[in-house]
Amino acid sequence: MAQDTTAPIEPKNNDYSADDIQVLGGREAVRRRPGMYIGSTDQRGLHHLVYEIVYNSIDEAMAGCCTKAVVTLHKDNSVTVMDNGRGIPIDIHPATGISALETVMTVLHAGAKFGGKTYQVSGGLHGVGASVVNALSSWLKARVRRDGKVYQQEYRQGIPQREITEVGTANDTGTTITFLADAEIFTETSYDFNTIRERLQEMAYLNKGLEIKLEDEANDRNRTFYFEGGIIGFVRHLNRNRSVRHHHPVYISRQINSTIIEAALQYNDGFADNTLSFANCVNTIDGGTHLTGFRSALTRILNDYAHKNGFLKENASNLIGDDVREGLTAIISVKLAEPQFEGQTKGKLGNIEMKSLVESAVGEELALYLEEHPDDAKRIIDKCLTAQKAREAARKARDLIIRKSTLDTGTLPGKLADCSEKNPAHCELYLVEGPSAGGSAKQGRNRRFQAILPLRGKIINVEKAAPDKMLANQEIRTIITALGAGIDDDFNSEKLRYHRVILMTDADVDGSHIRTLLLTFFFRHMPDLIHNGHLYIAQPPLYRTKAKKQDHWVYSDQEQEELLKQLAGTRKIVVQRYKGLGEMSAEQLWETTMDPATRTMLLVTVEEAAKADSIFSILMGEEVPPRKAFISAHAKSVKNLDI
Ligand code: 0RA
Repeated sequence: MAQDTTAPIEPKNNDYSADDIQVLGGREAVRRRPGMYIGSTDQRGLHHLVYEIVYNSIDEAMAGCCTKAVVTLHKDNSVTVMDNGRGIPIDIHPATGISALETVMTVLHAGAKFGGKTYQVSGGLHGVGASVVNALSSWLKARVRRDGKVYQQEYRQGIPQREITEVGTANDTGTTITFLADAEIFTETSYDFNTIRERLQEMAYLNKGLEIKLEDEANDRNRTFYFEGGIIGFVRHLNRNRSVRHHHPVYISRQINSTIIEAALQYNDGFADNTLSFANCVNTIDGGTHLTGFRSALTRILNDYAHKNGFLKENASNLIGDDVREGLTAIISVKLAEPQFEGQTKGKLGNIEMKSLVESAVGEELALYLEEHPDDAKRIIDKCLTAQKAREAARKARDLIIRKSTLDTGTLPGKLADCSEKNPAHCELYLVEGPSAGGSAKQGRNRRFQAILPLRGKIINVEKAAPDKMLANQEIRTIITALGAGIDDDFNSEKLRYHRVILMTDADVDGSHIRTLLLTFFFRHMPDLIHNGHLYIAQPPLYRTKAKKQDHWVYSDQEQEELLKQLAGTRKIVVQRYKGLGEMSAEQLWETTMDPATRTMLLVTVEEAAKADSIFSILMGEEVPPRKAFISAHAKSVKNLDI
């Protein structure tokens, strides 16, 4: 293979005139409104550039023409994506005089048809992103290895600097694209290794047999992902910290014309549904037709099997969706020619035909699997029946709470110091750990719009407890009643009594333990509270540093280090470290942590359900060894976490 350098391109005598630039369909549009094409111009958008190019290599892999992609993050923040695909064609269209390569690199939404030929990228999924990346790069260099030669074209801000030139000989085929994101466009131009690593790992799981390598030259580290079993490995990976019900994940794969459907599933002993859905390697966080088809097949087939084999008596009530999804880890991945992504965040697959395609593929193959693996089938059905029983018990417990609670009697929990404001949009609820801190918070608050709920006993670990046990826990019941919006499927954001729910815990071991427990509870049982941006974490100060008759409130160790540097030479410095909220007076608590004018709070988001879920189950689940491993690996960032 020809040697590749990443040095910036010298300005060349431009063979391109302004007229030629007319054909640069979309360059200006992309530069004017980058967010429309890559979502944003922060680091997230920056990462998108890399993914867009990798998608092209994945298309090649799906066409059976590429086995390897290498992503290299260079020291100067340029990035190279190299693959061993067919190489972007370089032949020139006689009418336009423009090569296929240049078309791919400069024309927005250039499909697979150009240069008078139709390049059938079978199952081609994306393949539109290269021109967007090019338009948003201060320079980009495309090298193609094809027909024994290496061809190259260079661009600046998407504009070709000259014709394609032959620069060497090659003994394989493929494409190498190196680009530097344009600092005029992006607010951040350096990449986060771990974010890219996770996404590439996901892509490798979703494309079995494709090797994806990530190299970080600045820090001299690299990772290679290759999964022969594809999403089977993905499911094993998600279940790695859980005890599983059956050893081998169920795997379903079917191709209908150019549409590919794959699913893998494995039950564990937990209670959560951990199903991830993808369309063309994009995580459809809001599901869609493929997920609906998958779920309906699962419920139908497990009911059929349970009835046919005497697990469910004739007049017993059917398993419902929640019963068959408890402790389920599953991936449903579809690849289709023209995906329609819907919803505000485009996180939902809309192609209507996918529902029945997935439903019959999963239905038929799952039925077959159960017939052929009666031991696994029994373990799975047992799990569903247990879930059904627990659900019925939980329903009874819940009815009891609801009957006893404010919804019926109008009484709020006695411990709640409510606010006077009635419009939930203006109301805040502080969940405060410990009675003494609760006292300061009650005194320090603005009682017009701030309510305080002190939490006393330990919150139950909802990951370990069955749903009926969880609902029997006093602290949990108090929280549910105070919020007034119900729980699980009954949760209704519109009934929420406070639009800001703020966790305020000590900066010590117990405090972070309680915070993790509360986060787990909300994540599992009121996910909409998080999705709709209602959940926050208060940020009390770590230190008060007195110098030159001035108080400095300091919120992190790093900040403290900097302050002490600044104060070097000052004679009298008194540093007080706050371990508990109770150590602050009511006024101090207000000033540092609760006053909307001066406080900082963290908004809790569930960016990647899979990631959060895995941390939750590592931290809160049954299996001890992975928890230990996680804690030692993250000892610094979670040093306060007692688990
Ligand atoms: C158009 C047509 C063909 C391949 C590609 C584009 C292609 C694009 C990229 C971008 C990065 N790597 C890539 N690899 C291939 C089909 C070529 C043929 O039929 O020979």
